[in-house]
Amino acid sequence: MDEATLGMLKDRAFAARCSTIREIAAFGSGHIGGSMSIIEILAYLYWKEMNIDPSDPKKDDRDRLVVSKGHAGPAVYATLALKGFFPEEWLKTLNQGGTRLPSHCDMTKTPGVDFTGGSLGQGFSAAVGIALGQRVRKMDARTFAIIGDGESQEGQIWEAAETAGAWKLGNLFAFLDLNGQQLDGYTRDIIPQLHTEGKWKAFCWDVHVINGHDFQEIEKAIEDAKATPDMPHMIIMNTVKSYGYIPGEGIKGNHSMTITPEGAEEAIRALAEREGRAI
Ligand SMILES: Cc1ncc(C[n+]2csc(CCOP(=O)(O)OP(=O)(O)O)c2C)c(N)n1
Repeated sequence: MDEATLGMLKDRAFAARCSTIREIAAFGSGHIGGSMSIIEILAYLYWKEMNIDPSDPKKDDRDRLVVSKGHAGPAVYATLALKGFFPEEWLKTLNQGGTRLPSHCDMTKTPGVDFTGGSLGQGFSAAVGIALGQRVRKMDARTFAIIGDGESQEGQIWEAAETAGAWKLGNLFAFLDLNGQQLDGYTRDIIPQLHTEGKWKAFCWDVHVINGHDFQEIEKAIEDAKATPDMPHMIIMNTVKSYGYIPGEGIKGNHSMTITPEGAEEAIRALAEREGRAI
C-alpha cells in the first residue's frame, strides 16, 4: 500500500473514531467497546475494497457487508455517514425515538446497512446465504461479514461455518474481531476462545491471522485470500476492545459505557495527542 493510501485510511479511521465517540455521547451511553475494535476493517472495506455506491445503496451487483455483531452499529453508522450514505447530522440521533440509527444495525432503517444484526450468530448465517445467492446468480459480487469472539460461542456460527466450508464459498470474506472480551468480561474467564485458527481450518476455511488495527496487514490478508478462490476466508483479527477510546481500552466494563459530551471531547483530544494529530 502506498503512503498516500495508508494516510487516507488512517485519516478515515480517526474521523470514524471521533464520530463514534460523539455519537454515543449524544445519547449518553452505548456500545463503544465493540464499535472501536472494528474501525480499521470498516474503513478498509468502505474506502479500499468494497464495490458500493453511496448514491445507490441498494444496487443489485454491490458487495454486501453483514455486521453480525450488530451492537457495533455506532461504528457502522459513523463509517457510512463519512462515506456519504446519509447526512452526518443523523449521527446525533443514535438510539433516540424516531431515529434511523438504532442501537443495533437494522437493514430496514439505515441506508447502506445490508443486514439486521443484534441477535448474535444469526447475521453470519445470513452472510453465508447471501454469498451463496451471489454465486447462484453468477455475480462477481462478494459478501463480507464481521463476527465477534463472544458471538463465536453461539452454535449457529459453526453451522454456518460448516455450510460455507462445504459449499466452498470463495466469495465469502469473514473477519473475526478477536478482542478477547465479551459483554461482561474477558472470554478467557467465560468460554476461552482457544485454537481459533485450527477450528476454522477444520471447517475448511482459508485462514489468516493479523493485527486488526494494521491496514497493511488487513490488505495483505485480503489479497492473499483472493489467491484461494475455492474456500471461504476467515481473517482472524487480533484487536483491542474500545481501541482509540482510551478510557475504555481493554478494561472490564467497556462493552457499553456512559459518555458525556465533555468526556467525548477530552477522549478525542487524548487520542489525537497519542496519534500526533492536530484537531
Ligand atoms: C443471541 C444473543 N445472546 C446474547 C446477546 C447479548 N449480547 C450482546 S453483545 C454480547 C457480547 C458479544 O461479545 P462479542 O461478540 O465478543 O462482541 P464484542 O466484544 O466485540 O463487542 C452479548 C452477550 C445477544 N445480543 N444475542
